[in-house]
Amino acid sequence: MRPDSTTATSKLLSYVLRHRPDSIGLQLDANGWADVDELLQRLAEHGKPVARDLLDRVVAENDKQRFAFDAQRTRIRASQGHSIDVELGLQPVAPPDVLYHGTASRFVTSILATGLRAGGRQHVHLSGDVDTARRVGVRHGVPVILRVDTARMRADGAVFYRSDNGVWLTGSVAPRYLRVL
Ligand code: HQG
Repeated sequence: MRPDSTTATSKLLSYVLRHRPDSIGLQLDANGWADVDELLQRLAEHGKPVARDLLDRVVAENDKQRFAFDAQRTRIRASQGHSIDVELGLQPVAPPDVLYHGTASRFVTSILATGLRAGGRQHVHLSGDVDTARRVGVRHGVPVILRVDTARMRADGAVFYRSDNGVWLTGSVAPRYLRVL
């Protein structure tokens, strides 16, 4: 087995479970869950076979815990990052007073003018620490870290969620809550 097979499988699962279940003829339920046996069968039918033990390893060892099984381990879903409309059932939680958003330098002017937008995703993603934010930002280019005044956003009525894998989520962030670190 190639050493990067877990990474390739993680990317494949991200695509299918967050964005395009229809690409392999799979249907997610309203909460984003797929039946594990059906997922594996559909992947195989579409020329992308994944063995159950590899799937188990990807879920267990994924660096960001991107995927979760349900308690019976018969269903699987992505913990965050969806562009399709799923109800993750997350409860609003009070965030720390400050969170961070890592982005690329070329986006900063636009972000400071219009705020952080969810774009194709369901939420804006925020990080609890600068290192994590930097890792998110570097995916897009030269990283820039924005400090988000979540205390003031909360005071103004904003709602925050924390995904099962620890990513902070909110609808949008207006420019007045942002400062380049
Ligand atoms: C930027 C990864 C211009 C935003 C990460 C970001 C995360 C704007 C890009 C998760 C803007 C969207 C999400 C505005 C936002 N003008 N640019 N008004 N508002 N942007 O990938 O937060 O590895 O959709 O700053 O760890 O980078 O997939 O969002 O640069 O948790 O599990 O538009 O993806 O997780 O990019 O990353 P993305 P993101 P996974």
